[in-house]
Amino acid sequence: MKRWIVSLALVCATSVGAAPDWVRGEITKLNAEKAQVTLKHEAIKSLGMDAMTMPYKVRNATQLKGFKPGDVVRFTAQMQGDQMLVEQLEHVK
Ligand SMILES: [Cu+2]
Repeated sequence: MKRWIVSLALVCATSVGAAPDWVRGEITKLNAEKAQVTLKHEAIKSLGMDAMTMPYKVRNATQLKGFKPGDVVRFTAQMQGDQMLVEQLEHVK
């Protein structure tokens, strides 16, 4: 019983409580009209995702202002329905 409670607490911490990981990547494509950005990214442990290149939706197209293909960035992402949504996107020096 005690063990069951501990594992339940862990699941809750990873799905709700924990801040999302910042992931490094590079923009390979950008479509502001569709609010979509394609990112070549490193592995995302919290989402169980390997390093890959894939398209993401952003919550708001204005988040893509000032970005272009080739930019090195860091971002946070989470599952929204059946697709990945980029929450935050920043340039990396
Ligand atoms: Cu991916």
